[in-house]
Amino acid sequence: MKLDIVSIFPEYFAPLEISLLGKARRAGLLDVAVHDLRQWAHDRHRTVDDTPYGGGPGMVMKPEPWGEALDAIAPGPELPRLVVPTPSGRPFTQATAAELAGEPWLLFACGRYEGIDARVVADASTRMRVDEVSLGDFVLAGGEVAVLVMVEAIGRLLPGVLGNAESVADDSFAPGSMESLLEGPVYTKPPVWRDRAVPDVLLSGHHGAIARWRRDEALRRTARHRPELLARLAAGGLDARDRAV
Ligand code: 6GU
Repeated sequence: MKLDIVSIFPEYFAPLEISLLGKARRAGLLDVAVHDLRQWAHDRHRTVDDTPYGGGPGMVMKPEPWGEALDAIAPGPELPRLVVPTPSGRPFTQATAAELAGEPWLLFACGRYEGIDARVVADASTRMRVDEVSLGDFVLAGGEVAVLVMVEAIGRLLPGVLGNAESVADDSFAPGSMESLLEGPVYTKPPVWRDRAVPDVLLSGHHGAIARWRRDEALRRTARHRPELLARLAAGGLDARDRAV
């Protein structure tokens, strides 16, 4: 997968060199290019923002540098899917991550200040798929950290990136039986630590009982932390034994 990221703070993306994604890049599974938006700003001060029409606080990112950036990075005929992080976007979920992980090329446009002049998305939409996405109901100072989050969520789903292919199936929100469920607690050695024992069932070797226990714990945790998710599940995803929990 090819990823282009445009930002006025390219240094934000240094973490993409380390850990899982750094390894994926070195293995050739992920081709990441980070671009400084200011290379497409041509005045003496490389200005990328201006005051908002209609008044109000803050600054808006000017359309011209963004237009040039997108034209230079994606001249066609092949075009990426453009992802624009913004608190006013549609929610980014595990399903969004899985969908984007199936694309050959993503271009992330990081806005700062009060956002990017709306004509940039309108213009890009005439030739490429554009997704304005939000990580949740809170406001970040810019799209950079949101892009790091999304790239990690997408990158770990790419074939060959995770060591153990099974590890994504049991994730919270994974499509299938974990959809709308939070993953329950996990344990490792020692069997007793500070007088707290690992639940017996996990040491029993009974795979059926362990699977049932894990699902019960996932249901309990979901009821406690995200009751609205359980309500969604109750509309079809619960079996008779789930309902007994
Ligand atoms: Cl995707 N961007 C910004 N700037 N703030 C956010 C967000 C994204 N998601 C939640 N808050």
